[in-house]
Amino acid sequence: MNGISRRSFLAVTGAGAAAVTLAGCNVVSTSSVSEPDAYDTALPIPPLAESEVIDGVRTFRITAQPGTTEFRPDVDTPTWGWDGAYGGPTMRAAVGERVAVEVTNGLDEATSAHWHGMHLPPDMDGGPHQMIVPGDTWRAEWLINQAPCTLWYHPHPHGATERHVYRGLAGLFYLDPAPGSDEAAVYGQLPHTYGVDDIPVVISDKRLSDGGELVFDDGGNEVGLLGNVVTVNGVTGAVLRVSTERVRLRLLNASTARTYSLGLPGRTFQLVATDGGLLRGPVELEKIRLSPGERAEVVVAMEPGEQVMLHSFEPDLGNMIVPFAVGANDEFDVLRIEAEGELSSSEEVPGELTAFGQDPEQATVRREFRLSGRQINDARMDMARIDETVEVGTTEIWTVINDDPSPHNFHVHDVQFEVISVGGSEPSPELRGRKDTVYLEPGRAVELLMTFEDYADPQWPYMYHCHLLRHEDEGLMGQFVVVNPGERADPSMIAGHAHH
Ligand SMILES: [Cu+2]
Repeated sequence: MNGISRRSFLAVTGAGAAAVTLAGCNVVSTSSVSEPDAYDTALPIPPLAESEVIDGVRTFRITAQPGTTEFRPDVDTPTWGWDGAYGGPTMRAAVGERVAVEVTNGLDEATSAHWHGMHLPPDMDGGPHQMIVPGDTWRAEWLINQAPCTLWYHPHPHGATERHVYRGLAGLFYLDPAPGSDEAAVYGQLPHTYGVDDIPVVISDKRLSDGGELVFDDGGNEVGLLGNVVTVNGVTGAVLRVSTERVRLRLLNASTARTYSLGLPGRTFQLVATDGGLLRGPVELEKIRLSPGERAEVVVAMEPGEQVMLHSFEPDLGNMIVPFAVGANDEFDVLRIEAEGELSSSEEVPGELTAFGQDPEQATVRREFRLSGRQINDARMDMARIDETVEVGTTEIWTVINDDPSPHNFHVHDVQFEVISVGGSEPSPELRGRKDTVYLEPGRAVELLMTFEDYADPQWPYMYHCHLLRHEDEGLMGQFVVVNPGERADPSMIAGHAHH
């Protein structure tokens, strides 16, 4: 096994020196996050995206564009957003609907729009092979054919994803239950009024210069860029005022590198859904770890007039050589939640939420993926190479191993998987739902169970990669195609594409 690379070692010690210096002038903690003086900026709620149904297709139009954002009051920071200066409107569509999104690039460089967690044909995925040049519009169309859940969309340009997401291109995509379905009944019992008791919470850290510019150079930290401020829906120091007894927070870690451990000090919450949909039943937790790209839906109970803080505890990232250099010693408040003096009543969270489950006995193919440095199975991402070929209709178990002494995670396009083991043991309750992104502790293996149901296409690949975006940009990514039985991968299209 390879040990820590010289490059990583230098990066870690460099960041370590900075943290030690910081600790010298702050005896309270070694946290590298500076908190705002007050949490009194009303939490902005991203608008719902407008759409029109054209020939039976719910059609959205969004434009990537530059602008400026006040992460701190009265300080303009240049940012990018969809249909605005930062972030993007929340798209909503129901299971069973056909949707289209027409994405226009109003930036001065090529970008893409990837629908993270969506099950859809590979040429609609918005990955690095579906680039949109400045001024162009790209249209993706597909059928919503998966469980209701909280997804998100962000650019996926190979080598530049970190920069594009960090500048602000990240929006939510809610999949609502089909009318009349069992899940629709459950959604009816959970808080479900957008912006009132069903709250989007997009968390992203930034490194801001004194003048308010986004800093892109972090001094070479091994995990990528760790910010010195934490934003929620594009602001620091946010307060959410609630008027109901229960509130559902749809948490998205849209950060490029930072992993959070989110909770409400002194109380528990109910986890009801993870990346790919509802859990079988609610899980009572004190905190939940979210690595970049992961989502969690939690229900918080409030008493009239009380205030609580959504807090990020020191995240348990596993065995680290230099924990403070990768954010493992960072602890800070994220969002203040303030209940009004009178609260309207909310239903209790149902004890049973949904049923699902793939059978590991049905798995006929096993694959192994070893992440080390910027390589998966000793290979760096090559846009013109298809790494894995999957036959449509198969259930597979992927064993994913972090061979490094520092954090990675793993995201698979096209599917929602189930985590069947972590380090050889049963996964903890919060990992027993449907997932598309999973944290990888150093030195540990996770086993992921997934089924490739449809969308055979030998030419256009899906991606799998580390969602620490600098790692992805630097090559910690691979490509797979789903083919019909007996068919072979055909890299001619992407080979021509990659070289043109
Ligand atoms: Cu990584």
